[in-house]
Amino acid sequence: GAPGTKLTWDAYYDSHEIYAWVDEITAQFPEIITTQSIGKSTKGRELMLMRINKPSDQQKISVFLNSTGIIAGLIIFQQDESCFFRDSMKDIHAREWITSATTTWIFNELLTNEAYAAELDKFDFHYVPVLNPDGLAYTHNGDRLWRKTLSEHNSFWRCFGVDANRNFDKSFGGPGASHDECSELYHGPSAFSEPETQAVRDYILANKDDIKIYLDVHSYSQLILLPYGDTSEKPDDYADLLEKGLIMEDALRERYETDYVTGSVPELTYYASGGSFDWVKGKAGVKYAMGIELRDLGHYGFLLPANQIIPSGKETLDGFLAIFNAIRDE
Ligand code: ING
Ligand code: ZN
Repeated sequence: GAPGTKLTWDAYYDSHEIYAWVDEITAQFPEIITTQSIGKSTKGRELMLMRINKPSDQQKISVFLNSTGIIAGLIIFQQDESCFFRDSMKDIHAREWITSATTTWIFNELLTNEAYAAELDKFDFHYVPVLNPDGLAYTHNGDRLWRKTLSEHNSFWRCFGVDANRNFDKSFGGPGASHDECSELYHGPSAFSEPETQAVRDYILANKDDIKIYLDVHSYSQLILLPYGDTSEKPDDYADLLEKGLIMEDALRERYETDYVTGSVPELTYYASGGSFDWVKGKAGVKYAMGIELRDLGHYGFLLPANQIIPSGKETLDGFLAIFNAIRDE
């Protein structure tokens, strides 16, 4: 749709369309929603954060939800084929369009469906609908399977872009990240070299004492990912995270029998250093820092048909409410 048109969730949108929806719904619920810029992308696009905080007498907890685009595609390392990644990079890397589609649908539903009115009394959401708007634009008008940011770091090879989810300062440059600026997993010249990751860092550092949950949304493969990604060592309170992750897993399955699996990043996928929730938990000290990989299991992968947006939205909202309530009630 054109700017100013409501999202209808039967198609995927670019950041200007998503931001038009943000403006529209903010105007509709001015007593609940505020928006703020938390920075600008390399190409000067707004990094917008929505705060959804309904006046309420109840005790609230804060949830930070990070969505698209940063952070891009799942790479599946097959166990005994070390070349798999290099040979099929283009096929398995992409923009995770379903992430922003799902989370915008969820917030639209929470705000407009009376059935969820009571849920808004319990949570204070800090929501970034699009964390990598440059990359998202490029997936619409350049390379549908682009994963990274669009920053240029004077590469001899003229490659550009940094994997924002390898650019955080926990085990920066460690396992599962690439020193090669042409790689899809390039960690960048230094930790927090990207304005997009700086924006998250600064916002989290300013609000970490309030934020109870940090959830990083990716696709695909239907996983609930727990820290850490950079090591097989588990945090001391891993059992608490696992318990809550399993509650989300069960709730996600209830509606359509969609199977999710919960575990630590290396248990379920691969080692990954410099990831956002590793830093948020390990360095900023937010207890419930975790991630989710949305639909599907690889049949469509990143090219998930738009008619799955609303089903994904419904089941993911079930999952989110289950885990948010479980953490709030503990
Ligand atoms: N998945 C994440 C990735 O960056 C992840 C998985 C999350 C790894 C958090 C480490 C920490 O590889 C996708 N789909 O990008
Ligand atoms: Zn991702």
